[in-house]
Amino acid sequence: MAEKTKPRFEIVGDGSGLEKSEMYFPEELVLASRNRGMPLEGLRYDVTPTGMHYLLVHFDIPYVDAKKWRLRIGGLVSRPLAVSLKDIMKRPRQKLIVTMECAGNGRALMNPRPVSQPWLDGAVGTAEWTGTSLKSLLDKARLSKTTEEILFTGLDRGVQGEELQYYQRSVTIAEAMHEDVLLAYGMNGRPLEPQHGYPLRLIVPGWYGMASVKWLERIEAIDHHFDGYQMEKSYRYAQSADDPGEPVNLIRVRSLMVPPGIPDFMTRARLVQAGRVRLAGRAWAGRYAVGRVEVSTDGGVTWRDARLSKKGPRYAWRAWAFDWDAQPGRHTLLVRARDSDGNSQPVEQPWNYQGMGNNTAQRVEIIVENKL
Ligand SMILES: Nc1nc2c(c(=O)[nH]1)N[C@H]1C(S)=C(S)[C@@H](COP(=O)(O)O)O[C@H]1N2
Ligand SMILES: [Mo]
Repeated sequence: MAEKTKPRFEIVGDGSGLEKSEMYFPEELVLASRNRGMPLEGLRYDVTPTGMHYLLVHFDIPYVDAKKWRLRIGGLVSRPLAVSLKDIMKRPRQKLIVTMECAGNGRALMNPRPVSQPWLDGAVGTAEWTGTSLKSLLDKARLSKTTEEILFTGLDRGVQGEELQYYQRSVTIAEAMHEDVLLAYGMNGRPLEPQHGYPLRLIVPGWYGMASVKWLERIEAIDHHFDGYQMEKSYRYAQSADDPGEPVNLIRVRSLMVPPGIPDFMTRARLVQAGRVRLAGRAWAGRYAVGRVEVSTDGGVTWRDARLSKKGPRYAWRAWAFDWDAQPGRHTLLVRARDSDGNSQPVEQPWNYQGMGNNTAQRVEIIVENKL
């Protein structure tokens, strides 16, 4: 198994002869076509229509018969539970609008390029999740005082990094008891679609998407740190294959713009009519608030403040707008945000080995014409 599952390259553009944009491996194309990003036009909506929300599935989408399915809660609890979907849906209901982003968003824009799901910048979306609080079910199961973490196991199984595994992630007990952490069975007012975790998934607002385990099967209280593959090997800010690095956790501040004007089909070049152009987009900052959004229309030399919309739901992206007097010619637009904790998006690309948390300011090349 080990030989067959070894990737051909881990990074591209490192002097191995293949430069960043020259080619993609067929394996990456398979991943890219299974795991769609949100088309950036989707930034226009407060809540992303379900079919436009990004999607990330490590292994396969499991087929689940909800009538037979039970959520098992066990480990260090004095009352282990096996709960049906019907019973979970009878519990007190919570609705929460949450912007979720994949930690690998922007990976394919890095140079050298880490070889994995080749996200450009669309691995983000905002949904209204319906569910019940995780805390209330954990309370019902009665956690042991020695509980340190809560471990979540999905029904999906596969091989990653040559390790056979179910998709598993843990959070600390403090995080698990956070009032906004949900066991969600609804997305945008409908049952979860299979690819988004039917019948039940975790939603950890403010964290990068990997924490929100889909197709939940088992929840366990444990008295130690869970050191599975998706915790200790993947989702690390590391500088090399051997560097253990730091764990990836909360979503970093980021802003994106709705692509202005109209595209060229093949090159995706943006064509804009000269005159006043309303630039618009969204900004989000995980557990922080968005403090400020700035736009540059001269390739990053000068920056001006965009207008922010009214504050919305705590974990949801916020709209911004900026009026630009577009003159004929070629222009490079940039947008960057700052969060309420003082963190800003970098303009120069920082790099890490797995291509995680890339919140570099978006650059958009524009061709302005007198008549379109
Ligand atoms: N069981 C399971 N849960 C999972 C994943 C997975 O592959 N299996 N992918 C995670 C990752 S990396 C992300 S970014 C989000 C994506 O959620 P979405 O596909 O609903 O947008 O789900 C997370 N939960
Ligand atoms: Mo992800």
